[in-house]
Formats: sequence, C-alpha cells, structure tokens
Amino acid sequence: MADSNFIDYVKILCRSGKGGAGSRHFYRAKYVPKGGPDGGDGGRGGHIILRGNKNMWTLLPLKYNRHVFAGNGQSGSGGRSFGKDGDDVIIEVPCGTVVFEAETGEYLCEVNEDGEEIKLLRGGRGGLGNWHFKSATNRTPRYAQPGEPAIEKSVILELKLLADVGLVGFPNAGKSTLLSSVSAARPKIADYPFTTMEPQLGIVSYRDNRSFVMADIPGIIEGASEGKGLGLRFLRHIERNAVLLFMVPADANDIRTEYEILLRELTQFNPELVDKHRVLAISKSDMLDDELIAEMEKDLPEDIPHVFISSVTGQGITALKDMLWQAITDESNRIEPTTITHRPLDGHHRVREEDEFIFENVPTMSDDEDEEFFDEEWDDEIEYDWDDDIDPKEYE
Ligand SMILES: Nc1nc2c(ncn2[C@@H]2O[C@H](COP(=O)(O)OP(=O)(O)OP(=O)(O)O)[C@@H](O)[C@H]2O)c(=O)[nH]1
Ligand SMILES: [Mg+2]
Repeated sequence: MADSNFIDYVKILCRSGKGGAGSRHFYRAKYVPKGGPDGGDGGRGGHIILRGNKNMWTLLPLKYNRHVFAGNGQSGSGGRSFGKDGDDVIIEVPCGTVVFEAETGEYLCEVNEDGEEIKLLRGGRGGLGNWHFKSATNRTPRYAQPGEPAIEKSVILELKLLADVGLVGFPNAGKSTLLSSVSAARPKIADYPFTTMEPQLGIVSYRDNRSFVMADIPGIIEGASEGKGLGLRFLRHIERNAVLLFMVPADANDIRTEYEILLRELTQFNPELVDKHRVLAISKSDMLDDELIAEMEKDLPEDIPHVFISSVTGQGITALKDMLWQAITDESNRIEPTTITHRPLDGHHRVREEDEFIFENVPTMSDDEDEEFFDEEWDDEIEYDWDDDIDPKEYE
C-alpha cells in the first residue's frame, strides 16, 4: 500500500511568511538637515493558500513536498519605500480535500470546488515605518513596528472522493465488475477477497448524455469498524456520496443478514451515513432462475428498494441506473458539502513513521538581521495614523 499512487492522507508542515519590519529612517538631503521621519512599511508575509483542482485525484504530489513555507515580507526603507510582500504559496489539492489540525485532530476547513481558494495560514502583517508615528509632540519618532510573526502549523489533509454513488459490499460481491461494466474504468477483478485495495472512480453514462460518478471502494467485512480486513479506512470516501449502492451476491447465505452487517459497520463508522439514500443490488443474478428470484423476493429487507442484476449478462443494469439516477436527482437527497459533519480525527488517525521522520530536522524560522534592532513587539492595540498627505519635507 505504501507504494501506491493513490494517496488520500498526508501530513504536512506549513509556515506562513513573517511580516517585514517597518523602517526607522530619517530624511536627509543637502540643505534639508532635519528632513523628518520617512521610514517605509515592511511588506506582508506570504500566505499559505489551498486551491481546489479538478484535474487532481490524489494527494500524491504533496507527499514529496511536506514542508510548505511562504516567503517573508521585506523590511521597509527610507523615502517611505515599502518592503516587498513575501511570496504566497498555493497548494493545489483535489476537490474534496478536508484539512485537520495535526496536533489535536480538529477539523479546520475543506476545499470542494475547482478553483476555490482557502487561506490556510495568513502571512504576518508588515510593520509600519516610523513616519506613521510622528506627532505634534514627537517629531522624530525613533520607533517603527516590527513585522508580525509567522504562523507555523502542521496539518493533515484527507481526501474524501466526491462521487454520486458509493459501492458498499463484502469482498467478492462483484463491485469492481459492476463498475467496469457500466463505465470505462478498468479496476482489477478476481475471485479472491480484497482484490480492490484502493478506491476507483468511474463515470457512468446515462440516457440523454447525462452521467454520474460511481466509486468502488475496497470490500467491508464484519468487524471492519474494529479494524478487521482493510478496516474502515476507505469508508470516508463514501461519506460524500449522495447514494449508497449496497451489493450482496445472489449466492450469499442470507441476503438480509449480509445487508444488515454492512449497514451496522457503516453506522459504527459514521451514524450520518444511514441517512443517505440506499439501493440494494443483488449481484450475480445470472446464477438464478425466475423461480429462485421469486422465492428470494420474499425475504429481502423492506426498508430499501432492490434490483436483481448481473454485470455479466447485463440483466437489471438499466433498471439499476434508473433507480440510482432518480435517487441522485431527488431534491430531498441532495447533499451539500456543508451538511456533512467531519468528525475530528481520532482512532483512524493514521500517523505513519515516515510522517514523524519528516518532522524532524525542520529548518528553523530565519530571523531578520535587523531583528534585535527592534525591542518592541507588534501591538494590535495601538491605532496608527495613516495620514498620507503629509510630506516629510514639512518637518524640519
Ligand atoms: N456469474 C457472475 N460472476 C460475477 C458477476 N460479477 C462479478 N462476478 C465474479 O465475482 C468475482 C469477484 O468480482 P469483483 O468484481 O472482483 O468483486 P469485488 O466486490 O470488487 O471484490 P473485492 O475487490 O475483493 O472487494 C469475480 O470472479 C467476478 O468474475 C456477475 O454478475 N455474475
Ligand atoms: Mg473489487
């Protein structure tokens, strides 16, 4: 799994830029002996910004770039020159990326739309130069503000795929076979459990050039919520799906029981999953004849619409697509990203050894050379005078 290209979890260390210091310069020129204060403002430190990109489908690029540092603002200088702002850093992420604070597991924000930008860390404000501090009583202020400090934070990014339909079933239920028969996706299919080790998306074309996205996730087994099998690691990928398609194979011992086990595991992972629209597909129905189907109909769960399908013969596939489309487009079933509660990371919060390694030997924050020059701290309380009309030459 470690070598896989599908990365849906990554821990990174971010640091915004420090604000540049304001300058304490005094204007000097021939015949202008006391030119007055003209120290310019420091530049703003760079922000760390997250931006959604629909062409990305994994967090893989971030795996190779775990230290994300924005540029520091430059100090101001004489002649009321502003320091240059520090460079912002834009981190491109796939749509459906949720951000958690690494220390506490607390939910911070999420990026869902293509092009959507979220400021993860704000760059420090630049300090004001000394010419802001002139007043009738102090015509030669030897004070300028230092820049606001940088903010450092380690965060965990988790990808939750945005698909319309999520496939839920035991290993070998035929989930990947269904995805490959209704879409161009080519997941691996085999008659042993856990063939699918990572989620796969496929676009299913529907009538009149419409389409929807289906997500195949690894099989779930009883006890998955306690970590059995591949555990519930991948279940978060169906938290964002509008509809859950449960698949139980026709040769299962008891369809109702299998369905109930799946539902229970899901509820244990996130009780909100149960509120989603559900459809039950009895797969591999090519193994049944009409008589058997009629017999099985009698003992199916009542709380969920069902359909008998076969990905091999195509039986019931059109009916299934109709049911799914109806559920997806049902207004009452529309899920807005904001209606999902992202639980803080807890037990399933996977910090790998490599993560910890990455967080050793982090370069420390570089201090400006002129740092000790300022003994005063940035002060939010002070209201500064921003009168732009004053010419420093007026000060003798
Ligand atoms: N007869 C028949 N066999 C099927 C059908 N669909 C899938 N199978 C077989 O069932 C086995 C498992 O199929 P997969 O699609 O790999 O099952 P899966 O649910 O993706 O399994 P995991 O990835 O292990 O969770 C394969 O041998 C398929 O050929 C079907 O409609 N009819
Ligand atoms: Mg599979």
